[in-house]
Amino acid sequence: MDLDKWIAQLYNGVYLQACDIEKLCHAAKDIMSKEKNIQEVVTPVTICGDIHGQFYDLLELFRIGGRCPDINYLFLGDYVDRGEYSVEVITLLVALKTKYKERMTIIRGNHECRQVTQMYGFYDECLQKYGGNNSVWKQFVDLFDYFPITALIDEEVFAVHGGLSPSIKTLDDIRTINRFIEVPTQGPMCDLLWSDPCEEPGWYVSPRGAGFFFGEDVSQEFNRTNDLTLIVRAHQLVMQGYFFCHNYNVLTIFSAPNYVQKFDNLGAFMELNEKMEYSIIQFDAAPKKKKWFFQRN
Ligand SMILES: [Mn+2]
Repeated sequence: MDLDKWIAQLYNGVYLQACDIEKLCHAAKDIMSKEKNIQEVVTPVTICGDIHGQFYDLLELFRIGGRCPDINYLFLGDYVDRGEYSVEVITLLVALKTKYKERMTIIRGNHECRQVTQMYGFYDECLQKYGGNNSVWKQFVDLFDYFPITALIDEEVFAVHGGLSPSIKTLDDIRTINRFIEVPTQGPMCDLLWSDPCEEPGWYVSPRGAGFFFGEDVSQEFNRTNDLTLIVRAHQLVMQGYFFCHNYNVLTIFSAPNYVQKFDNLGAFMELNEKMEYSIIQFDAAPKKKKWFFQRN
């Protein structure tokens, strides 16, 4: 397994052969199976939200924010679906995770599962890029079952793709979940990946059909109970790329600028230092370009 060569190739936008994906996923599974439901992360770290197959915008993010391992990264899920380059995005992130396991943290989003990827593009993209064979898709969705479902930064910032759950009061409630499964359609693990903050207090059924809407009172109580200063999450398009709500108890980060080429939104990411000072960096979509490879005989 030549990880360095693969990573260099992936940064160039050239996806791996199916046999190499199998080796990569095998190695990544080994690492991620040992990680926790609440993966511990230390500062300094750069936190990113949804990518959704926008590979050239991910490269733009790395160009502005720096590359791993110079910079530690925490990605909050939704790597695949919607955009054209889910294969390139997920392969690069998994390769970086495998090479720099302490410096790269990738947690699970609601799109990292079998059901959703068959509806929103990743499955079809795998078939298209790998000659009609679904084995690469299968390798990746099997790996998704091993992704941590949340992270905790310096024991005070809680990171999750979606939000909170009425079945979770304490961080220990998360630690007892068996996460090594397909994302369920209800229950605490589902809620962590699907829920959203809302303006009204309390809990509401989510119009997404999974997870809940939760109010400021819920976020405050969760943060107080667990000695947290902030919940950082992704999962929702926000036009500035970041959005604070619930009186600064919750921050949404979204890192797919010009989302699906239909929205005029900025992308953003957050740099958090050892003193828990943070800055938010906004960025535009990468300039449009397409690379063609020619081989001379
Ligand atoms: Mn999502």
